[in-house]
Amino acid sequence: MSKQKLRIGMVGYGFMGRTHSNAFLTAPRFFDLPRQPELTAICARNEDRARAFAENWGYGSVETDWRALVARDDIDLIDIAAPNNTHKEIAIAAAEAGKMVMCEKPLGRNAAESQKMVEAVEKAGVANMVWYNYRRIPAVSLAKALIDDGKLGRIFHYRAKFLQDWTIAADLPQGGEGLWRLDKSVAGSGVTGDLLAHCIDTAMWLNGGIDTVTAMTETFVKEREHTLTGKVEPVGIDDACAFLARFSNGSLATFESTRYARGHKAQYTLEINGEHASIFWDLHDLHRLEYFDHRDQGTTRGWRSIHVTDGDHPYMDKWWVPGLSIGYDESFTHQAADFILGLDGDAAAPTFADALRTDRVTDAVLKSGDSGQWETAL
Ligand code: SOE
Repeated sequence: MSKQKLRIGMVGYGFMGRTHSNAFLTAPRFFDLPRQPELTAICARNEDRARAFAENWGYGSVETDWRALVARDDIDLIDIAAPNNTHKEIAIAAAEAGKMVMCEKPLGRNAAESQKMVEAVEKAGVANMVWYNYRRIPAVSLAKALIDDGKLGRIFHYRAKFLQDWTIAADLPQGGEGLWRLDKSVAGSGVTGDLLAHCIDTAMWLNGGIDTVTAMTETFVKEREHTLTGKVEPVGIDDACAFLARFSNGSLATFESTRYARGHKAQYTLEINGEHASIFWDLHDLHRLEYFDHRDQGTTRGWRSIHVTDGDHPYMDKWWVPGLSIGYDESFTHQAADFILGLDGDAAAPTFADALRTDRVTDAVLKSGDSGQWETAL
């Protein structure tokens, strides 16, 4: 018997539209899913480009207005891969139309927007998820398994950073395609909502809730030409942010992110120090989990570099043979697969409600950057 379809309406054909489309195409080839994803429609304002995208990825049809997409009765799931200022309106309309909703991170431009989105999906009772993909890199998933298994014991420290260097040029404009991340009205914030949101999502998944934060933020280039108006306008986003945090479990954290770290394109690292053991992970070497266990025998005790490619490592039995790598794109594939698997049982995380908690932390970080005070994140 053929499987029931999961008919997807994708909004947005940029970088994330590509990662999500690839994930839905790949997931059923490697995972045994209860429903068969179908790329039913792509929606974007530029019809010619949407048609070219549809042809490349195999979408069955094209819409140029997301309202028309949401109104279609041959769509089960709306996936939002458009800029952050579109998330709230589309997600709420999709939920009200009874569609499942997946949304690229961050959920809203701030927690107030996200709160409304959570209320909408919960009222409609529709499945929902936010694409915080890094949780599903096998080495990061292994870190979660080790922590949940108690291998680290009591956790004292959490340390994360996410570094890039693509906005250093002062003549880089803000706004418009590819550069909307520099426009506060579209993005909501700078590195805090774009990059630290990933670090916070992973951190709270691995180590529980964050209670309080104190931050410093900076905008190094204060004015940039706006692509859409042609005028030089103030820059409202945070170019860099560093903050301290206290977790509910008593551990302390430092987080840092910038788009001004010359030489770093996307360096996301995290380190956790527990009573018995420590772990370290680096996106640039994403298959490795560095692990130190103080309980190891003294003379051979040291950092082990676990190549997370064996059949008993998270997700890896679904891929090639032990020792062979997968990459960044497969973290999205895992997420698509888990979402579909969760439709028949426990909903896969992070749900909108989980992502709202991340947005509460980013709001508190930005507030602290302005106030210079410790702020509560709950
Ligand atoms: C920004 O450059 C960006 O593309 C983020 O928006 C993504 O979420 C991150 O994973 C990589 O960097």
